[in-house]
Amino acid sequence: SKKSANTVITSEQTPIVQALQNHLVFSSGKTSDNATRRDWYSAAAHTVRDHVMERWVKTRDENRARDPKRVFYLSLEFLIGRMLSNAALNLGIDGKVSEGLTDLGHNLENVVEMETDAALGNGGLGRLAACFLDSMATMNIPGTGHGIRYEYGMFRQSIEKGQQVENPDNWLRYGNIWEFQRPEHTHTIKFFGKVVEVHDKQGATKYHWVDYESVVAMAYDVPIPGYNTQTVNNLRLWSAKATKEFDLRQFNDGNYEKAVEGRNDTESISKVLYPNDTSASGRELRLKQQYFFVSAAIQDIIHLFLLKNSDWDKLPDKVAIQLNDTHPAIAVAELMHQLVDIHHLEWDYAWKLGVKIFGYTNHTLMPEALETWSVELFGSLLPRHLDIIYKINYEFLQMVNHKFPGDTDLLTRVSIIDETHGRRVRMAHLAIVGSHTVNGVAALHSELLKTILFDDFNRIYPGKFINITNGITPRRWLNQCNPGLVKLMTSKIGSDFHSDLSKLSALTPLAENAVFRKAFRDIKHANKVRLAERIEKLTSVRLNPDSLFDVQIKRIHEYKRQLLNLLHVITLYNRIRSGQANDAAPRTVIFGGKAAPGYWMAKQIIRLINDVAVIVNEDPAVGDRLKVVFYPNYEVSAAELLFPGSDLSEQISTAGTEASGTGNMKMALNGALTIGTLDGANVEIKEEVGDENIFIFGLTTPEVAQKKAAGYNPWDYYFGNPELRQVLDMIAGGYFSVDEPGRYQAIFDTLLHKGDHYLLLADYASYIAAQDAVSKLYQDQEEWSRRAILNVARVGKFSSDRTIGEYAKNIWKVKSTKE
Ligand code: DL6
Repeated sequence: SKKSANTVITSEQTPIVQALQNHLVFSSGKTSDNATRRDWYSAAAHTVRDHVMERWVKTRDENRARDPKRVFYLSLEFLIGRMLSNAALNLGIDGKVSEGLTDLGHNLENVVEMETDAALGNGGLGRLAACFLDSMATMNIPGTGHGIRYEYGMFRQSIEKGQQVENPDNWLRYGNIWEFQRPEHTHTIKFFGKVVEVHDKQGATKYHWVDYESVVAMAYDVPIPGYNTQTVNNLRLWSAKATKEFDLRQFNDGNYEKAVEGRNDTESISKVLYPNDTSASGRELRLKQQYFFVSAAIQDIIHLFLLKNSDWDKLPDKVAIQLNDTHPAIAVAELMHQLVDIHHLEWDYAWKLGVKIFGYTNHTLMPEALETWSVELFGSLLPRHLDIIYKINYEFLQMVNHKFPGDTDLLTRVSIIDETHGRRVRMAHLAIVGSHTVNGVAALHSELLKTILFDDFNRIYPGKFINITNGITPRRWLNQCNPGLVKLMTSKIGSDFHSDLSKLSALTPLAENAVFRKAFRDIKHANKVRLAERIEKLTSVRLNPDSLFDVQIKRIHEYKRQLLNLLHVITLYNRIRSGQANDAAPRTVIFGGKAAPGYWMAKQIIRLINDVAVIVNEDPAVGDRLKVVFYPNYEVSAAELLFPGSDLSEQISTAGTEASGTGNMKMALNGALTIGTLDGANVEIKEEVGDENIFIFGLTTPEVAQKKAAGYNPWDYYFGNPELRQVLDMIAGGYFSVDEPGRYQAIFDTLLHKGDHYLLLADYASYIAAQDAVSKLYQDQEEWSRRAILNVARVGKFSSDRTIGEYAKNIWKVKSTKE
């Protein structure tokens, strides 16, 4: 009898060892005698992928049949990291794969190392998007990510002579087992040209975009398996392909470069990720990237909708689109373009649909990160969209004028077109006007959005602004990266916390149990040993795992104040040398993070950290009591080692500058105590873990504002604090840069002569006092462990499952497909 094409031998029926061996032969053409580590990685990844595929197909078929409301998460960044361990864990086959590899004489941990991180993001915003995908799949929410398949992701950082050097991230060099090219899913994306008005037979005006250039967007799909569920969602990444092959005439004339020129130009759209996280670049290519993936996504979403529906009224019942920051905000205009120009809906009707569909998440209060585009550039690249935005703005301003008659200043402030700095399109304003809900990412941040950054809009649209505090996926950031701790906790409180992180609260009484504390400490110690080994390999600096591992890992930015941390390091160094730190705990200070390539000051900070490290680490008077290291090329896979190996979590941004932070959550969940300001989600971490289990220091947000208003003078602190003065003089005087004494004069000048914008000097004394308290507590290992355990027990709130539950209920109005 003939088998139906849909009959497959399921991968569950094939023992893992067999599957690994099969893949070695059938996917790599190797046998165990000539297989490399990469071949074994490939065999393992294919084996796990087989299990993913069946569920992926099933999820897609079920969704096609049921046609539920779906979420589309539009993000210019998805910082996914490695996929093999995560997929194996989520499918519940990690143990079997590990055993299978061991049986074949290999080791999962080694094999996993062969996978290159998918670094399609800069930092917090992109990693959050990846955590959200994991949680949507885990919670059976039909959610699709749309982004760009960058050929080169976040640059790889090396440190040469103490300085950051950027190298291209050719992450696709060895292929990518986790992606599937979908040539059948392509859309044409138009740029440039002009708009002509056409009057149809009924006398209605239509707008035609003509003389445009076009690029093809081709989909690459990446499966996103949920944890402990059959659901596998989709991440659809768009790649630019030239619409025409090369120019054969030029080629035949021997002009090869000219022949492929056009092709290269168009394909450059998805070539490389912009490595700036907090500054808008204003480049044409960046706007092209944004429109490219947004247009592909919107066309795709409409296509999918029309497969099952013909009544446009239903669009908001079937589609929710989340704008991850303003990067995809052009979607508001693109949806209008598609609905009005292509599908011929009435403008007012289309607008009402759009506002019901879009939600916008703001991720930053930094003014330099708020995107604006010059009207000139915008109009040249997207002429029709500029007209659409003008019309949206006209109607919006009419409404505002009606509500607040005569307030012309208000109109100027909220207009989507900024007329005060040349004419510019304000993308945040477009996103707010075009969305039904706007959310911040931590309670404090959302409050500041309402009261400071978008206070006018909050008056215009009462109720539109809400808070949804960020979260992190416990799969990657606990189960996967800290198996020792998970095993211990599971043996004591069961496995409920694996699917509901709030159940970690059952650990609370165990904080009082000396045997448990010892076991908890042993695991932390083992994680520190593992981390120390890696650091020694990378930097040749040998660390003492019994010292306090004091860790600050995040993008390098002045507002995050790595420099303040360094001021403490130098203070400690001076105290050790002058015999005033004999009672201080031995400490290892670990920094990691990338600086935007054009951000000179951030690169100077990296260099200073490395210069300080050389002096401190080589000083025999210091010995093992203080070590400083810079972990090169901080990325997701490095973070998976660093978080579990940290004792102290540095979250020390100036109050009112960090929207949320998510590293703070990962640290606490892995048993580090936080030293931090009342900024971002630190405020809520403090509420959860209790005042006595966190080291809070520094000015609060209102105090920062007051101090600045009263005329902050950093010199007062310089002259008022001899230790601080000594540290600053050493930096400026070339103590750490003997070969070039003036190297760090600019750092001194920024702090003293240019006003110390981020108030490092104002917070210095209180930071040092908090660090002294840390040092004292660390020497009481029982009490330190007790508090660390309480941190783990009390941070269940920060699971991204909770976060996604709130988005689903309060913004998207979508349900789990399993409800
Ligand atoms: O919401 C995720 C993450 C926050 O945790 C960080 O506090 C915030 O700095 C980051 N924002 C960005 C800025 N991007 N833009 N625009 O990465 O978002």
